[in-house]
Amino acid sequence: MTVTDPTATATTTGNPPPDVIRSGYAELIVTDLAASRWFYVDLLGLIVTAEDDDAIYLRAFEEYLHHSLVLRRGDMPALGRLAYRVRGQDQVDAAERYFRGIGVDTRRVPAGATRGIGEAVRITDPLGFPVEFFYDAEHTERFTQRYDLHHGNAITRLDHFNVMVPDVKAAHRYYTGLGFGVSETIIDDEDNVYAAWLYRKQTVHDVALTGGDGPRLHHIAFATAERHQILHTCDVLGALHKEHHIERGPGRHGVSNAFYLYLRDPDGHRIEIYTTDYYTGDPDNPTVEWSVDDDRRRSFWGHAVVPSWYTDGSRVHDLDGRVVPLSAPAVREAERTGVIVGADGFAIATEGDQKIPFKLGEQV
Ligand code: XXG
Ligand code: FE2
Repeated sequence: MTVTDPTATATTTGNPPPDVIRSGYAELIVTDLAASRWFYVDLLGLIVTAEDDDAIYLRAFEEYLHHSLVLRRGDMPALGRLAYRVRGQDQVDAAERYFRGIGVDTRRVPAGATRGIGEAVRITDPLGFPVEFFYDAEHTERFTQRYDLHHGNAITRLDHFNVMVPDVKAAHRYYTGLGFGVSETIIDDEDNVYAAWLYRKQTVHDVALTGGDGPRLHHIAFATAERHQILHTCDVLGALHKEHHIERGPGRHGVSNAFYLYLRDPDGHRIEIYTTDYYTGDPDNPTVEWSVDDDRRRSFWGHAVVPSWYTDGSRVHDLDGRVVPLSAPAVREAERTGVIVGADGFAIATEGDQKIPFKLGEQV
C-alpha cells in the first residue's frame, strides 16, 4: 500500500492535525462472547460497563470513560477499530479537515454509533487500519479505590496499541505527521527501521509499529500498577491449567524498560499486560535507538522471542466490516518465495504448517 506523506501535505493544505490525547479504546471482533468474557472479565478482571447479545463494553480500574475495550461478536476474529481520544469535540472536526486535506476518506458517525461514545470521525488510515477520533464519551465510576473489587492482577488502564506494517518508515512518517513523538526505535547500520514507539500521552507509547505483513493488529496493551500483578496472572493461569494462553514472558523489555507479559485470548488476539515504563512529557525527550543486533532490545534479559510473536497478528476490518487484504507486495512475495520479511529483519520460512523465523542472510 502506498502511503502519502501527511507531513508535507498538511503543510500545503494548511490543516493542522487534530490534538490527539491518547489511545482511547479498541474494538475486537470475537467469535465466542462467553469464552472472551471468561478471559477478559474472570481472568483479567476488567469491569463490565455494559453488555448485550452482541457486545461487551469493558473498562479498567482507573478509567472513568464508558469503555477502553469493546468485544463484538462476529464470524472471524479481527480488529474492528482503534480509537484515539482528541482534546475536545472541536478536534473531531479538526480530524475531519486534516484527513480530507490529505486525501483520506472520512466518515462522521453519530453519537451512540458505538455505545457510550459521542459523535466521532472514522477513517481507514493510510496504513489500512480502521481508526476513530472521538472526544465525547459517557462517564462511569472510577474504581481506583474499590479494592474490594480488585483481583490480584488489577488492570488500571489501556496503555497502547501495536500495529504490524510492512513499511515501518512510512508508518513512522504518517504518525509523526499526526503529531506523535518518537520515544524509541529498533534500527540497523543501513538505515532500516524495524520497529518504532510513538506517543501523545506522557509515556513511552500510544502506538508501536512492528514490521511485518500488514495491516494487522499485533496487540493491545493494558497497564497494571505493579509487576507482581502480572506475575499473579501467570500463577492463576498455571493453577487453572490454562497456561497455553501465555505466549511470551513475563520479562522486562529493553525498549520501554517496562515489565511485560503477552497473552493470547480465546480467538488468538494478543494482549499485553505492561507496567512501569517512563515519563516522556518534556518537549526535548530524547529518542532511544536500539540496534537490531542488541539481544537486550526486546527482552532485557536476552531471552529469545518466541516465533509466533513475530509471525502472528489479527486481521483488520475496514469501516464496513470487511477484512482488509494484506499489503500486495508482501503477499506477492510470500506467494512467490514462501518467505515474508518480518520484524527485526527476520524472514519466515514456511515448512508445512510450521512457520520458522530466521535472520536474513542466515541458513534456516
Ligand atoms: O510495548 C512494547 C512492545 O511493543 O510490546 C514490545 C515495548 C517493548 C517491546 S519489545 O519487545 O520490542 O521490547
Ligand atoms: Fe506493547
